Amino acid sequence: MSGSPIFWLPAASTEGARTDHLFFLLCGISTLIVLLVLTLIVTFAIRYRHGSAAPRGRLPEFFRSEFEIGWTAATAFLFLFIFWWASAAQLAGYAPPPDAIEMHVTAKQWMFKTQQPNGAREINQLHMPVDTPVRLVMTSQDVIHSFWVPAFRFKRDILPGRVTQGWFQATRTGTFHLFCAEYCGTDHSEMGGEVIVMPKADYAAWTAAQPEGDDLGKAGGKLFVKMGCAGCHAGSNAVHAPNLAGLWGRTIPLADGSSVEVDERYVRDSILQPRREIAAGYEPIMPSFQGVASEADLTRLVAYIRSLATGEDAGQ
Ligand code: HEC
Ligand SMILES: [Cu+2]
Repeated sequence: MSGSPIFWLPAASTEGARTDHLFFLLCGISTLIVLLVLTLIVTFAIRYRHGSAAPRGRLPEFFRSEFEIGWTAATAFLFLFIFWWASAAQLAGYAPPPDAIEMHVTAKQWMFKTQQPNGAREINQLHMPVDTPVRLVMTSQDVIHSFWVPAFRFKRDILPGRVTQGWFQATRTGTFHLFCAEYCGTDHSEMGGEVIVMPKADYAAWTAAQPEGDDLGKAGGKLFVKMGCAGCHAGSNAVHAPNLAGLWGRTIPLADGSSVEVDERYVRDSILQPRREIAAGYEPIMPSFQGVASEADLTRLVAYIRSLATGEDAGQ
C-alpha cells in the first residue's frame, strides 16, 4: 500500500473516498471555528482587561440585530449543508448499483464465513475483483458482530435473525484487514481476516479454480425438494400454496390488506416465521423452519427462489 499508513490509512474504495472528504471537511470547519473563538477570547481578554480604557457601554444597534441575524443564519445554513452532504454520503452506501455482484457473509463466534456468487466458500477471507461493485448480504448465527474493513471505511453490524446489506467498490488491488467491530465474546479480538482485492482476470481465474464452485441456486433447488417445500409449492399439488416462480422482486398483497416486496428479507421471514406475513388468498398452513433450516440452507433456498424469477430452472 502506498501513502503513510502510520498517520493515515489510504482509502481503497469509493465509499472510502466519500467518507474521507466528509472527514476533512468537518476537521477543516472545526479548526476554523476553534481559531476564531480562540482569537476572540484572547482579543477581548486583553482589550477589556481590568482598568483598560476600552468603551463599555451598550453595543451599537448593528451588532444587536443585523449582525446577530447574519451569523445565526450562516451557521444554520452551514449545518444544513453538512447534514445534506453527510446524509447523501451515507445513503449512497445503502443503495448498491444494480450490476453489483453479491457475496454472502455469515458471522459466528469467532469467524466470518463468506461465500462467492458461484458458491465457493472461504473462512476469514473474501476475494473480490477490483473496480467492481460488491454487495454484501450478511447475517449472524449467534450474537451481534460487525464487518469492518478500515481501508474501505466500511463497517456494518451483522445481526442474528436479520439480513444486513451494504456495498462498496474496491479501487486498489491488495490485501486489506478485516475486523469484527462489535464485542462478541471471549475471542472477539481474534475475530477477523482479510479482504483480497484482485485484478479482474486474476479473480476470474481464482473463482474458476475453487473446488466448491457449486451453484448456490442449484443446491437450493435440491434442498427445496429434500426439505419438503416442493410437496406444497410445486405446480400441481393438492395443497393450495403459492407458486414461487416469478415471485422474486414483485410486490404482492398480504392477507391483512398490506403489501410487501418479495426480497431476501421477505423470503427468509416466510421460511422462519410463516405466520407473520400471510400471502393473500392462502391459509396459514406453512410450518416454520426455524431451527430446521440452517443459515447456509437459507442462503441456498433464497438463491433458488430468486433464480426462479428469471424462469431459468435451477434444478428442481
Ligand atoms: C405444508 C405446506 C407447505 C410447506 C411444506 C412449505 N410451504 Fe411455503 N407456503 C405455504 C403456504 C400455504 C403459503 C402461503 C401462506 C403464507 O404466506 O404463509 C406459503 C408461503 C411461502 C412463501 C411466501 C410466498 C408468497 O407468495 O408470499 C415462501 C417464500 C415459501 N412459502 C417458501 C417455502 C420454502 C422455502 C419451504 C421449504 C423450506 C416451504 N415454503 C414449505 C405452504 C407450504
Ligand atoms: Cu464478532
